Amino acid sequence: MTKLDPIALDEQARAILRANDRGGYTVPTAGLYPYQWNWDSAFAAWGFATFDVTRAWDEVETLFSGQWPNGMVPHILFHRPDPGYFPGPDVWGAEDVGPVPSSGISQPAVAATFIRAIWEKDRAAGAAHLKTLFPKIKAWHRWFMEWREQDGMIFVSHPWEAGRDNCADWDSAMARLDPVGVGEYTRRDTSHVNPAMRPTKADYDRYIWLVQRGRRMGWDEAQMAVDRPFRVADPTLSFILLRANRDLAVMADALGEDRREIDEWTARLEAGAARLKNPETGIFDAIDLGDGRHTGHVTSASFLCWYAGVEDAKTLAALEKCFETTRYGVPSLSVQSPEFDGMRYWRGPTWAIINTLIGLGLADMGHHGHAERVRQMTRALIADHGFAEYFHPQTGDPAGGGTFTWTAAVWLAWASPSQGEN
Ligand code: 9WN
Repeated sequence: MTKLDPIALDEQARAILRANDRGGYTVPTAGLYPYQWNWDSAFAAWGFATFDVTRAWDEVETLFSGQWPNGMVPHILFHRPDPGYFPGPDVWGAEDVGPVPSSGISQPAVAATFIRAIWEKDRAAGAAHLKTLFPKIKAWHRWFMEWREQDGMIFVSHPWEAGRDNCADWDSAMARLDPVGVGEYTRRDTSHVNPAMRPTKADYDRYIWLVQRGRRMGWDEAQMAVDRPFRVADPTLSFILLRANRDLAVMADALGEDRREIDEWTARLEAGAARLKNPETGIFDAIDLGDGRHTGHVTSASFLCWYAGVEDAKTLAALEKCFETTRYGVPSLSVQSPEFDGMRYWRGPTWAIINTLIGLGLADMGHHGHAERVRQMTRALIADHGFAEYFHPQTGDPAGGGTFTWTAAVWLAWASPSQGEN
């Protein structure tokens, strides 16, 4: 039985956000991730908005201060050099492309959704912020539609772009890469965290090889698009952008902006969402665009359909099965999968942020009982095992980095009892 002291946990979560605050932006956790990450920051802003709306706006504005001229918002902004993380700005070689030294890829577009939520907390205070941010968000979404869209699905060009780095969904496409010439390098993640909880050397060789390729091409999308060696249509990026466009359209109406282009993107992505459904399993999964095959893996991203406004009875039944078999779901890979590894990053562990998106989607689509179940599991997980980066879905054992920003943020904004019922 979970012993829960909501007031103490809320206070602990706020203390984590404050401790990870580097002035205008928040690091995911000290040591392991010393920079500003894209979707981490959007979650952080939502968490800050529960007690400091001004600080929430600062967070997203700092994130968009790194937007590239082509509209891309990078997945990492290297505001201040830190030797504790690899690969740093010297490896990415993108120092001169955007206004802030950064990586050369993006991350799931959750920002519009949380910007809408922050603005709705206090529309008068948020009006000027929203007006400035709106064209920037739109330019970023347009970048996704221009450079990462195929048949209405958004694909990843690098496993880090989906935010689910070593997920089984990439296995077939990763196996096709031959990281020849990648050279020697020293990882830093495995000196902060048990290597059994992290991607393997074979994974890292390919991650770095893809970075070196982008760097050689000056991160020029047109050049990189000619022959992409890694391209997987992804439910994370696709469902999240679809949802983000719906939220962006609401903000366009409020600002009196033309929403037609956004609605066209939404229609394309709705058609693409249907393609992500694996005809054999009836579950949404990824498609390796190198060979056109569904990956066949049931991951936590499969359950993001409701978040995107896409209803699906078969997926709901699969979620119910997951409730029966997994104490602290939703696992990043089904516990039934032969590839399941409960402590290794995106190959099994539960991530509170994905649970949050699943729960928000279920509630929005009227599945209040299911939404509440996901929230109760997440609440118990954090109350019993702390604000870790991720958790074993059966034992709840904490893994990865500790005192983690986005776990604290979703506690404050969604999982805590102080947030009321779904
Ligand atoms: C690479 C910061 C990020 C998250 C990702 C997560 C992990 C980085 C890494 O940490 O990725 O981007 O070095 O492992 O997979 O989702 O944004 O928390």
